[in-house]
Amino acid sequence: MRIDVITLFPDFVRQCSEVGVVGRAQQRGLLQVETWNPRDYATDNYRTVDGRTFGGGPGMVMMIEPLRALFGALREASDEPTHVVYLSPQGARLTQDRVRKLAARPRVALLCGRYEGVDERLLAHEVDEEISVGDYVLSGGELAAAVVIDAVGRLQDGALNDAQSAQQDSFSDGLLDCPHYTRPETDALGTVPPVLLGGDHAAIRRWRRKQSLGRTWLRRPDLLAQCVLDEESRALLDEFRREHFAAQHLEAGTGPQD
Ligand code: 4FV
Repeated sequence: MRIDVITLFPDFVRQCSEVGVVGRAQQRGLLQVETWNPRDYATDNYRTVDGRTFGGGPGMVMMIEPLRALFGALREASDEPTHVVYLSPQGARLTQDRVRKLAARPRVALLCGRYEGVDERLLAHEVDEEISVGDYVLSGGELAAAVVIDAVGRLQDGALNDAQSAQQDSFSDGLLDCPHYTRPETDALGTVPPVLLGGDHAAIRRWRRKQSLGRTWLRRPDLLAQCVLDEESRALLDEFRREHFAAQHLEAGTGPQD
């Protein structure tokens, strides 16, 4: 997969894409991250890329011209069709489902805004999809682009050592992930749940499913509402809820009947 990032801060984006799983995916030729700087396509001596916002008010806006020339060159650079994503708070929320769809594409371009954003006419002409990483305002789209590059990069076949782990990710089945433990088995902070030490893989799978269901019910009921649970999952969730309320009663020193 190839990701072209349009940014006024190419070094920052490159550094984010050369570490960890994403860096290794690039070394393995599974992912290619290229950067394009609008300033390289500015035609005046000051290499201007922004202008005052029409209608008055604070802040500057990224101009059409350098970006139009840049997109011309970018589309020439490869015969693969390019899916252009603009990162902005006005976009659809980034989800694992959207990440999976992007990761299946041969080529994606990520347009990083700065200042108040980009001239709307350029967006209307060049952008296929607008994505937000969250309901807050960043000073630029680069951090959002780094999030997309990481989430998409690690889903490239062969990027993760134990291929299995992508399947066991949070949200891989719409649920939050279960708790994880490693050595030591006992610590002042507590002991590892015995089921995880027993080697009974069916029991371990059930425990992990139960924890994922329970955590999702407690922390993200909105996600649970989107899930279709099979019979076993409904039974495991009921079990979790019963134990949760029993523990609450115990804590409150009140009996279940109260
Ligand atoms: C953002 C977000 C974001 C808005 C103006 C860049 C900034 C500045 N991008 N998800 N939230 N972008 O805040 O993606 O140009």
